[in-house]
Amino acid sequence: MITMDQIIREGHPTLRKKAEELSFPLTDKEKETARQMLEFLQNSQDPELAEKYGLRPGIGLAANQIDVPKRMFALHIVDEGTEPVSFVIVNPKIASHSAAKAYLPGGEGCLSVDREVPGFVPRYAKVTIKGFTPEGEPIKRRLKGLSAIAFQHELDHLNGIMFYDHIDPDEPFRDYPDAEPLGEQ
Ligand code: K3U
Ligand code: NI
Repeated sequence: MITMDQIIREGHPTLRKKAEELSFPLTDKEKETARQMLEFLQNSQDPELAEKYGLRPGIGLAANQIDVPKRMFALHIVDEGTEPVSFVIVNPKIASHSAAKAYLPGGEGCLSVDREVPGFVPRYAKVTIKGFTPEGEPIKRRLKGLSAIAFQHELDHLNGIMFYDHIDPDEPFRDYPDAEPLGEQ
């Protein structure tokens, strides 16, 4: 199982490189990595397992955060009062997005960043996403709310972008006229 010591932290060069597309069929090793990434998120959200193994709760994990520079990530968001989102997506893309943006009023965090970085991170409020399951089946879904924000956070990881790259350094909590705080739309 994946634990926090396998998650690389800011400053590691892999986090700043663009991850490579995967080809199908995935190898058994790639499929096992995909399975373990989703398992990590489930474990991290289980208070007993999180305590036992010292896991920080996470709703997303990109393969390059465990130093596997390939284009896949896991999302596990099951208790937000919206449709559950729990999958690994391979070669993910945003097919289309809303004009409107949204941000988390408390800012974002990252399992690869062991510090608080305050500030708003404006992202598309709604996205239509495309990609493949690890078995090669196509995925197409519409996401909104926290799931849409988490998808964009993870896709950024695959492109070497950290959440704080989006924060205005001069005015971290500035107003974005085209963006609403999540939960207040
Ligand atoms: O946002 C987090 C959360 C955890 C439990 C319940 C509700 C929210 C934890 S931070 C997180 O999951 C990162 C994971 C990372 F860094 F490895 F990618 C992803 C994230 C998604 C959306 C907003 C901020 C961070
Ligand atoms: Ni992150």
